[in-house]
Amino acid sequence: MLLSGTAASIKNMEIRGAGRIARAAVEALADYAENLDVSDPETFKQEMQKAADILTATRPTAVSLPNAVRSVMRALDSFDSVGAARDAVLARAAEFVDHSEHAVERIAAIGARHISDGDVLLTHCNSEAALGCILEAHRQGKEFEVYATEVRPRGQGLITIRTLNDAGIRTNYIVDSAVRYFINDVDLVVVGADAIAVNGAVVNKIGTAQIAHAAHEARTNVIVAAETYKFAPRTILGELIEIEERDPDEVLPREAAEELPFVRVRNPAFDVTPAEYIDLIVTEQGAIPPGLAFTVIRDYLGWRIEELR
Ligand code: RUB
Repeated sequence: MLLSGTAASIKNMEIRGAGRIARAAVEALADYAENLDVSDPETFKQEMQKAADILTATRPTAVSLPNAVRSVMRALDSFDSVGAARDAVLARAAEFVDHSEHAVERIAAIGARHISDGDVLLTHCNSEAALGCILEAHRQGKEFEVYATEVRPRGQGLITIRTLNDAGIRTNYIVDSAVRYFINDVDLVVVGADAIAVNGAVVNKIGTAQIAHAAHEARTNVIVAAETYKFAPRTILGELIEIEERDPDEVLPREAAEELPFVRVRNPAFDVTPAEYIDLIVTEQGAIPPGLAFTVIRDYLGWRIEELR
């Protein structure tokens, strides 16, 4: 079944990256609704909620996932038959996927404006929104080169360098710890986001905060490419974004770790970059300074403080 398959693929990172996770979850929800064989609307809603909970529990950090699931589940707020509810879920899911794909294109167009001929860029991890900006600037004929990090422990940098190479973009592949060594050669850091808090802090792949810190010290600009559904509404209430800590085995094989009883291997998958290290957040609605994160949550995600209590 698509639901359990998608949930497992998100968990084991076959499907990864905050935007792709959100679209896959929404497609799995739509498929579940299409095949849910119940006649009572209330049961339909309850079963859909269980499916939504399974999907949102897969990875805790990317807020695109609960935001996307919520936007589809809102279709169930008012309905009088299973047929109408099912149609509403399918329509919302298709709308979300379409919106998400267009958002990435729009971000690419806006983000590309911030990349100039002769620039040296640096990107970290593998973000379709960040890469979209870089690929669009290249498509426009701008000449630049890119530094791409390895991204320990899962090596998402390999996906990034393949994409850049396939596009014919000159790329330097470096270990994560070499960023500060090269940062003075870099004009612009372009990364994606898994979540953005109301105070403009950005949660992205582990290592992003160190990179942004080094960039800040070197007076190198940092832009974050992120769809509006990556802003985290509940941070308005002071709720923190949960940082996923993955299996230590990804960092050090279990057999090696077992020989070191005094060593605890830690594997946080994301970190938090403070707003002061970020110059601009490029969303599909336009580029904003991180200080305007609240307006995105209010105006584009439609959350109200009353609703969050
Ligand atoms: C991926 C990651 C990406 C963001 C944004 O982490 O940190 O930078 O998710 O990606 P992981 P996108 O590999 O652990 O999922 O722009 O594609 O949504």
